[in-house]
Amino acid sequence: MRTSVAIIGAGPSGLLLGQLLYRHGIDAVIIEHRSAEHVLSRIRAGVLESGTVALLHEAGVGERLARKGLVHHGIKIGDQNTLHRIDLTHYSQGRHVTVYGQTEVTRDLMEARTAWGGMSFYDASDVAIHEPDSASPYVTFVHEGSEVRIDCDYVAGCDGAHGVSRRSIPAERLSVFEHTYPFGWLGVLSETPPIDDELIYARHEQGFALCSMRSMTLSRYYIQAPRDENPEDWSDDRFWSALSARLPESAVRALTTGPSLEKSLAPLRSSVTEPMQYGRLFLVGDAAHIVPPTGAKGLNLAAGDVSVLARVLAGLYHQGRQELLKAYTPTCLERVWKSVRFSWWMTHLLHSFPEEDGFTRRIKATELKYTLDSVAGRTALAENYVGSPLADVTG
Ligand code: FAS
Ligand code: PHB
Repeated sequence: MRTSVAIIGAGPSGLLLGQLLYRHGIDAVIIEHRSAEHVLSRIRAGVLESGTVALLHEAGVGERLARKGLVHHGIKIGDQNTLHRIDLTHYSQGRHVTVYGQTEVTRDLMEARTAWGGMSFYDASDVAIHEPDSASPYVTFVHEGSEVRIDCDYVAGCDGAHGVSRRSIPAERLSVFEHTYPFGWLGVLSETPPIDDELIYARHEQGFALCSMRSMTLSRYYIQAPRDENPEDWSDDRFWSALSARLPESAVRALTTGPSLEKSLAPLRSSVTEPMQYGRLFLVGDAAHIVPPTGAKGLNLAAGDVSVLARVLAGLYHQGRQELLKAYTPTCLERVWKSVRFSWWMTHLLHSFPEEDGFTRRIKATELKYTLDSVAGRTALAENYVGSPLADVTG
């Protein structure tokens, strides 16, 4: 079998790339090692930057997003028993974010691919990338008991943090920049009305808490917890009690608790792999970089990479612009590092670190107060939170 682009992974990166390539008339096959049901069962991101929303419309999958997405013009920061609203639209010269779950994005993309008959292999095992640095790379895998080989022009490694793509690049050709945090996020999904009409990020000496949502009847909450915490050790009552203790009293009064539909722990870390390509293999999304979810950047960074790669490949196939191939890494990394820094900054600012001393605690409290009390501080937070426009690599 032969295709122009073999896409490894059917998460948001792989599906969105497949959809954009289709819109550009470029053939691609998606190879995913889990089932479609499993991919849809993962509860992950919730906030889309306006650039990501525009890209989803460009991909032709924005209809349900336009109907059900919640446009947010602000976020709230809880500190010292007080809620501080950050007017994102005012401090970012008119921009906003949209709350729409990653699960819904994935579902919209899957349904679109099925509707036009895009070829996808789910439940593929032993996926391997061969000769990525040659002029004729290929991918092999086992599907329904048979060995499959797909010859291609390019491979898009959209297989996340633990995929095969990055491992297919000789280690000596890569630089990996890592930073781990001594905690994770314990998340709960509940069929309850959100605590507020905007997201609340709360800093507290007992730990960070985040109040988010998926709709006006489905809420998503997180609390900072030890990295090795077992979600099964957390009853719903224990979770709601810990969350309430970390929020300002004015917010707690509006909290509606209920049974958890899902409870999971996500360890926090930052990681960037450079370069994001090797020969004809491109690393996309979480396969290339990981950010702590504090800045709501993971999914949006993935969308940014996909936007660049789709334009590079469209320029190559339709205008013969070979020079665009080497522009992928630098174009993506400029936006990646901005988001990695912001996610690191938000995480340090709002979480309590076990080893931090009194001096550090005072410095962080002062930095948060400066951020909340100054136009410059609010502007910096708002501009980074709403995100930078997607790059136009074709120039
Ligand atoms: P993904 O990991 O989503 O998708 C990769 C796909 O590749 C998966 O379907 C996987 O099954 C498949 N795959 C892996 N190995 C393979 C192989 N060898 N062969 C074939 N397929 C393979 N971001 C936020 O902004 N906010 C959040 O709250 C948030 N929470 C998160 C919680 C968790 C537990 C995790 C892991 C991530 C979270 N993220 C969050 C980040 C997340 O949203 C990612 O940024 C987003 O899923 C990136 O999408 P992809 O790059 O497609 O990677
Ligand atoms: C979410 O709704 O899952 C969410 C929202 C904002 C974040 C992280 C996660 O920063």
